[in-house]
Amino acid sequence: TKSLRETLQDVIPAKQEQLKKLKAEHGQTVVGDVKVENIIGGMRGLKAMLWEASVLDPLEGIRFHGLSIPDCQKVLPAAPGGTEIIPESMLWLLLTGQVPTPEQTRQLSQELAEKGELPVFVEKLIDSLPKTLHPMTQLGMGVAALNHDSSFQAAYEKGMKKQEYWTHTLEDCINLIARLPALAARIYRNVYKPDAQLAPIDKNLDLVGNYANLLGYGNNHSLTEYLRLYIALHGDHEGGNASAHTAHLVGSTLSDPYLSYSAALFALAGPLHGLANQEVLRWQLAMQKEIGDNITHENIKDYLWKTLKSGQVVPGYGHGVLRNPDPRFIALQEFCQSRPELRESPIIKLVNKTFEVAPDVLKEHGKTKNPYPNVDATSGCVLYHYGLTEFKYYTVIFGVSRALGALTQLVWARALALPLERPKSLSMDALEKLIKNP
Ligand code: CMX
Repeated sequence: TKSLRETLQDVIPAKQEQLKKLKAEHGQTVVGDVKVENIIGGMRGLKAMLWEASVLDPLEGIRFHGLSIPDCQKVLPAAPGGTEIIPESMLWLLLTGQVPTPEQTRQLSQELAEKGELPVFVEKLIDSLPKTLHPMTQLGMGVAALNHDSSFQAAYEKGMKKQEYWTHTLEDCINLIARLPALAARIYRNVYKPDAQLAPIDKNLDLVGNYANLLGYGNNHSLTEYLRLYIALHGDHEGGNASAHTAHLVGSTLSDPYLSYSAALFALAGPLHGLANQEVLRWQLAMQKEIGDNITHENIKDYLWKTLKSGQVVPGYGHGVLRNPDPRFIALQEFCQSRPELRESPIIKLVNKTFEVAPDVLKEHGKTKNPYPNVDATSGCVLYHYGLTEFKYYTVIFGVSRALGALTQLVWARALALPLERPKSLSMDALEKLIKNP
């Protein structure tokens, strides 16, 4: 059985060769136009960055090295005693492009558990923060502080060769992923359950098994399975989204993975991105309060219009790239349908009923290019059902997850020696000049 590092060592030369060929044979080939609307429209639709692990099709949704979400659900190993994909098997796929065996997945789980303890100074740092500081701010700070032990930074100072960049980057990435559950759970404990005792890391458990334990939900098998699926599915969503792109940009300066991912977390903390799952729940609960038990299509429609007319977006709907219901939303909905307690949950029922009405309302409203739900439309509501009701914490769980894809790309960026990212910007005057005289 090959280890993760051996597997990567095997696959990297072919990728390096592929890049070399692309550069040599097609460096000057034109693959698209840059329109003024791309420049002033947040670079939407501009094909302008390399991202190895996943590609997002507007209609089909995400594919990880060519595998769709249903494909992944068929082939990626679950935890012992579980049925859902676990983040370790997704991480293996993202990093190597290969489906790991259950044994390889267990090996990775074991390595992550062995590296899962936080340094004492990080524990103290997190413990010193006010409970009122948003959990995402705390997570970003904790991740940045972990760079104290960066293997990449230490080796860089000693003058390592470029060919060694990726191995030290991988070392940091694995260490960071391993420590995220302890960090994220400590934040949860400090903010919401100050009297609770944090469980020790169990060396025989997978990453999310430990995370659920640390959060105090280890005996809720359904919630643990949900978290496994949630964290695996949120792991990567190609490179252009704000958090992934931030990690890539910062990493391109050869900042280490801790600093790069810390920056990414602060992008994830925005309400148009990761914070949406917190916003969805707040919004659905407000809807529930207003319409009470009388959950009819008509009442939901009225509430949707009220939201839109007050100038707010409908959280959990729309997407920068997708033009269909998000397959991650569908996968989480299927999880809900597979569990009787979720089928009967009032909040999940409300999410489902909202889904039956919202696309038509958004189409009639006529602004959004995608009137369908994204993954955030349902993700937080399941956590809420299982008693994890502190919704300011939800984006932290997303933050534990997105590390899989963002850090994978850092390994590939170093293995492929991708350069510093430096797009050209223009002022409006300069743009007008260019339009007149292209
Ligand atoms: N409700 C109301 N209006 C919406 C809307 C929604 N859910 N989604 C988009 N629109 C509006 C936009 O605000 C924009 O209006 P203006 O022209 O007045 O600025 C217009 O429709 C066109 O937007 P778009 O091109 O369809 O969407 P964008 O690529 O600009 O934005 C997104 C994408 C996700 C930020 C947007 O759909 C949104 O705000 N959705 C709600 C928040 C949300 O669910 N975010 C989570 C996204 C997933 C993630 O990243 O985690």
